[in-house]
Amino acid sequence: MQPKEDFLLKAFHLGIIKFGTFTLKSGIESPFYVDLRPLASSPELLKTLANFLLELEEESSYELICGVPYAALPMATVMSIASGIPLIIKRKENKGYGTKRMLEGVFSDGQKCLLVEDVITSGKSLVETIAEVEREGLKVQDIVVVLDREQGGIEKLKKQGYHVRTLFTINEVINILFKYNKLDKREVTKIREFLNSDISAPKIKRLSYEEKLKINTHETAQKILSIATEKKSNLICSADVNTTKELIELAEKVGNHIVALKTHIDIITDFNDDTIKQLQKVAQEKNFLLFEDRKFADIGNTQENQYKKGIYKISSWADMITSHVIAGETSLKAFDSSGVVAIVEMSSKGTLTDSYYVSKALEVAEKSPNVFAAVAQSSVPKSLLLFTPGVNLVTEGDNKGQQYNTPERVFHEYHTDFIIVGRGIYADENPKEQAEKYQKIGWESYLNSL
Ligand code: 5BU
Repeated sequence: MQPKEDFLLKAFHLGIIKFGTFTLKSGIESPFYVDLRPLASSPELLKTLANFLLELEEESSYELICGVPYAALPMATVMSIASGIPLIIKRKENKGYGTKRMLEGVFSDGQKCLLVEDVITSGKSLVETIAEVEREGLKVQDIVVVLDREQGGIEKLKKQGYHVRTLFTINEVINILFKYNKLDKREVTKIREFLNSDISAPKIKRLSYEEKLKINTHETAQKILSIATEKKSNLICSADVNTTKELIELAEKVGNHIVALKTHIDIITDFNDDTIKQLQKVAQEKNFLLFEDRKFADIGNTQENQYKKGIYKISSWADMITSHVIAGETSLKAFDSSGVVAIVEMSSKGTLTDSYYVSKALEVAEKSPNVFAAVAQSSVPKSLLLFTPGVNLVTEGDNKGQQYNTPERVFHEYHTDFIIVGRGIYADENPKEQAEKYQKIGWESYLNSL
């Protein structure tokens, strides 16, 4: 038996891989589940593993070792002890006080750091970790991974110029376990089928608007989904214009093609009660909702005032509003039962809405009964509808940080429900024609993503 096989069998007995039916974080049902954390319970296996990983990197030159938290932390520690190369510790999140650093330990700008990761799937979390480590001034060139689930992660990193070495691929693991009678043929076939289908297509099927109508029972969700199916549109036009006249003209031009008109009502220079009356008239005639992108971000009491009072009296006319969830769940009570679209992730370059923020924001959004949708640049749980701004057929952003995706991409990759398009429509010479075009592309992209 080869040393690698011996290691794998011992690790298997420790419980690092289980077979059966498991629902992963993403909602995918997987016939196996891998968790390398139990390895820390066997000093002997951890030492063997650390030596294997160091051997893989024999040719590389690096001055520091860093494990991606948490599973790879003990691995990196043992590698550091065995090699004499210093360890640095990466935090999962910034502790918010003191040095506010994401990396702990002694290092200097430009030093080369070897990253250690337990399992790589799509590569998304490694890409984030690399960015965080590089932001602290270190250079990442070499990455060593214990197990590659063969779902595109390695290719993604290689394309970006990183050297990635892996100890095992999932297929190798399956072969070894089969060879030593830890798996039978039927199980192997099932796993292979899963792995093959997983590479070619996303495992989770997105829900259609009809299906969402059955589960997203909030009144505003029901309204927008019904308009979508009636009009065959998932387009929200962002009307970022500065006068009542421009606003109403735009609403009239694009009205037939959209499910909602998104406003920043405070940028209208000549705003008055008539602005709203005219807007409501077009909205009723052309059957679309009014969506005020106010992005509330205060304590509940202030939000309530901003929502109901002042010159805009948003609560009196907006079918839905956007709100940050930064002030916590209770602050959202300010909006009664109205349609709240929670901002969980922003489209702009350098946004602070990293994966930790997004997961916490989604928790708040899901717990709040008046939140029926989220604004994000990635998939959200099916209890929420997903609105995605930063959509344009031209994918180059602007010079103030906006970043764009195409409609195809957001429907396919994020399972977006509604796209928000601003300048792609209103800044064009012919907004009606553009709205029609985005409506068509948006609808086709939605159908293709089903
Ligand atoms: P654009 O012209 O398509 O770039 O306009 C996008 C609109 O969406 C604009 O009104 C923004 O305020 C809004 N937006 C966004 O672009 N990105 C975000 O993350 C959020 C809102 Br939240």
